[in-house]
Amino acid sequence: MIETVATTAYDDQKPGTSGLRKKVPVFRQPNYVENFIQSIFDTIGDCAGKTLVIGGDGRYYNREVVDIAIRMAVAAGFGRLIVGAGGILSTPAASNIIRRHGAIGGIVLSASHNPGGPTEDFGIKFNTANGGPAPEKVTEAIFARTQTIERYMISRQAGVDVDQIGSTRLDQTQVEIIDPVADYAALMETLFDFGRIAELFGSGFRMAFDAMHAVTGPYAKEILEKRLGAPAGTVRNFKPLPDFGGHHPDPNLVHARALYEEMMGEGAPDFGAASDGDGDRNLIIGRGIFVTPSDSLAVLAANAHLAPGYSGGLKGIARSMPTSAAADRVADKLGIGIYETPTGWKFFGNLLDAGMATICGEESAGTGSDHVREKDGLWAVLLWLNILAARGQSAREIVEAHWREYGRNYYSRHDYEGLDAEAANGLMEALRAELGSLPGRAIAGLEVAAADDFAYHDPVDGSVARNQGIRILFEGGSRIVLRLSGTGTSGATLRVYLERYEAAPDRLALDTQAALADLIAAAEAVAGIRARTGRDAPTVIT
Ligand code: VG1
Ligand code: CO
Repeated sequence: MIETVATTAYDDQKPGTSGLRKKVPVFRQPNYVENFIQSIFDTIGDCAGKTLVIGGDGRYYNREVVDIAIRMAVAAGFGRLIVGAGGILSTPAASNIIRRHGAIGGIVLSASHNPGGPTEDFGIKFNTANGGPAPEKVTEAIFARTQTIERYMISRQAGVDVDQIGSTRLDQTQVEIIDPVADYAALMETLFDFGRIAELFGSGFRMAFDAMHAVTGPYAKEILEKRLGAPAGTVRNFKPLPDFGGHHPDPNLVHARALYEEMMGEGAPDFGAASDGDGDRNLIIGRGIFVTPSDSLAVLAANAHLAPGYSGGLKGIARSMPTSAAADRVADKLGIGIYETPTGWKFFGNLLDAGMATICGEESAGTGSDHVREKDGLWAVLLWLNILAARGQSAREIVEAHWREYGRNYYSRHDYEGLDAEAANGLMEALRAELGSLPGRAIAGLEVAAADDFAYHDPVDGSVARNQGIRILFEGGSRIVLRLSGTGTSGATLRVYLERYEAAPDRLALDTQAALADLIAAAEAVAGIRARTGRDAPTVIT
């Protein structure tokens, strides 16, 4: 039985950097979830006979919303639903399934690296037929629809058991509950030399993978331990928990501290890695060396040809604007295109679809390729393993050799979380107003070469995205970028990105924060962070 339910619009359903993210109590308001999902379906238009993928990262409220999404998709007349068993699909696995099964799109439930629980975060993302996050024109259309919505449709028929793999017919819709891991693991086998990586593990190579009680656990267990033969125990915290064990599933030096300390300590394993809530990010730590995501992107791009899936070379590299320029040097050397996009994976989709870029990355620990249309945490870890196996060197040797060859882009991000939104907006507005007068001025001893508010002109569809972050470029190539996060759910988060390039062979092993000290001082001098936010130190330094 399909019921049409009258509803009234909410005014705050505007998707941010990566979908609609709010606290669980906000999603629990009457019809809040239903309004947003119906707005997605109304934006798709005629859903009759089409295929939709549904899954999420297993966080608190995932099951309830999977059930609502299935019922509403049945009411919308979809021909086929593909749902991860237990309501589980990592973001990259969902992207792969959408592509592989010719779906019109997918609903991916996640707030990624944000904490989970009854008063924590939840999120709904919509991915389009290419498997990627909906581009801005689609998210804007969904948002517009949420503003005028007056009804939604839902099936009140008995639902399906999402824990039971199999296929059930509900009205005209075939609902398939699938193994969330199988298609993804098969795809990884086509890209990487599993035989060689298995030999590496067979030779005593030790790895620590922290799944942070998030969605990657089942994927990492199957691939690393079962298929590649890594010893049992290689994958830790592998059981997805609704509250991620009370932690932030954010693979950085703050939230994955235990892994970091182990990797820096005596008797560390050869290689350490972690991934985030929805499995699209990665943290890479070699024995005795943290690899910044920007460096990781550059190293992966420079060595990708060692993996079978990339042996033909790369078409181009794309990186988000705040990501360091380390990858640009690799692209120059390879003689391939380099593209600089705003923050958020949705901006890579056109470049990947057009065959202009093969590998993409963000400083926030997202790396991926044209195998799907999302960043992919485990993919990055497997490419690293393939490179380690092929080169027969440690992560540290590989990174240090990379710096010797290309120079080093010292890089750090300072986050100020939970700021008063007005104060944060005021800071950005004041900076924006000053941009024109900055070039030629000296700030904390550094001369400004150029300053702007980044605007992206998509080379494929000509769309323009403005106000994507303030850049202050100094003489000599150093820079500061400031932007506000678009994924937070309370107050505002200011992100300050700092970068300096060094090529002198005796200056490649400096302490990162020390190497960036004058830029840190310049950021404070130009933005007045302390005075405007009342904070005298960042919340998180990565
Ligand atoms: C952050 C990161 C960005 C990433 C986004 C979604 O966005 O900076 O690089 O694409 O999260 O990643 P923001 O607007 O908070 O800076 V995930 O893993 O949360 O889907
Ligand atoms: Co994520």
